[in-house]
Amino acid sequence: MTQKVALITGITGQDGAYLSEFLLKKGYIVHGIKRRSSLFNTDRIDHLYQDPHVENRNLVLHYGDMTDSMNLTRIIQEVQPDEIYNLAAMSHVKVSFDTPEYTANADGIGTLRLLEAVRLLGLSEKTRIYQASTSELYGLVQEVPQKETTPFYPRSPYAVAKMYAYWITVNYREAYGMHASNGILFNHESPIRGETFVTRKITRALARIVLGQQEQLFLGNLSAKRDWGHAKDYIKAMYLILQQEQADDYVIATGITTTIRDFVRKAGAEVGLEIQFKGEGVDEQAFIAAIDEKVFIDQVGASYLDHLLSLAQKQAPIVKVDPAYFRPTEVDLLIGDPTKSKTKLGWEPEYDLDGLVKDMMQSDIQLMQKDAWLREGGYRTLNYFE
Ligand code: NDP
Ligand code: GDR
Repeated sequence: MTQKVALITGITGQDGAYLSEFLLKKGYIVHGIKRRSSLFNTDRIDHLYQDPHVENRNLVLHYGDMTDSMNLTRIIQEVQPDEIYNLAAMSHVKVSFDTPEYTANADGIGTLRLLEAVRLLGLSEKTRIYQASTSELYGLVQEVPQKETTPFYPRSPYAVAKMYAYWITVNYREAYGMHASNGILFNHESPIRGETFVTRKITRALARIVLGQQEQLFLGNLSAKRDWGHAKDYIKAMYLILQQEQADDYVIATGITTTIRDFVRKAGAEVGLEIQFKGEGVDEQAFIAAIDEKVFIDQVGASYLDHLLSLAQKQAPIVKVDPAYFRPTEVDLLIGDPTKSKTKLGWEPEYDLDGLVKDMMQSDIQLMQKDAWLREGGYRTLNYFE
């Protein structure tokens, strides 16, 4: 039997790493697109890496970028993939407010580039496409729980870019009969989650606090609610979506929502820490309105902002609120309804929230312990400039 060929954009990210491992185990030849960077950026897939001189490799990396049509077209022509998983994106919601144009280009138009390349290369019938859509599309709450038919109301440049990507995927499916599907995935985390997303920021910091390497943790809006699952479960849904006869769109979620505050408590309990919160007197909504509307700042005067800031920065033992992490427009509540994916795809997650928190906390404790031993052994003092 001939091996199936998959192309993964964003292979160096959290989901790309788990998905490539999963597909390799299924006997696929996996091609991935990675960006050129001045330092190695393949940490998450180094255990899968095969030297280019090895014959019949089943993992092949290509340099590329979602903002470069010619590059994407060439790679797709070379690889002739049976399946494309489009996971590449500037995926940080807060950062998208700082880089809105780039985010639109990479996350929105990038998806168009990929679809159009497949079409122009005459691969519309051969190649199935998975688009990494997101629960951020639901943004401002219109309905709970959120399902495939819930109207979208994006609340960040990231979500708006992803909304374009969602609809262009649907459009290419309808216009050209392509097997192109959206997975509307709710937040999913893991020990290899990027360190600036809230769950990993929390588990890393608590691990360091337990080991005496850090005293406190600064967070933003503690009241936001997220439906968190484990990335290992969610990449299986991506695969299942592309194995269906008909292309379609699916919500992937657990159906349970939790505040950031409770995630901190759970993670703390895992390592015997009773968390104390300080700075919660800050009126999050007022602060968000203030940074959103300059008019508001003029009306209430800078002193009110100073007052909010001073509330936030009072001395506290462990967790402090820092309004710097508030977003100009926030997504307050996400809770997904996974009925369609469970019944049609037969998708069943193995991890619940407690299992996820345990996995992440244990992994970060190990990582920070290793770091401490290296420091004690003098292995972290290397200074390139000495
Ligand atoms: P990560 O941020 O961990 O990974 C993103 C990947 O995209 C990285 O490999 C990154 O490369 C790559 N990338 C970023 N910009 C470009 C670009 N311009 N050209 C090529 N590659 C690029 O994200 P996740 O793995 O968590 O998420 C995967 C996808 O799923 C993303 O599209 C995300 O928006 C979406 N999503 C994620 C959810 C989640 O909870 N994790 C939920 C719903 C959707 P590099 O390593 O060099 O930075
Ligand atoms: P999100 O994830 O924006 O949902 O996007 P993130 O973990 O960044 O934020 C979740 C919630 O936590 C609040 N928060 C903080 N967030 C961060 N990053 N840092 C903090 O210090 C902090 N304090 C509180 C946020 O305000 C927010 O409400 C993720 C990404 O993976 C997207 O790519 C993906 O599409 C969605 O999940 C589904």
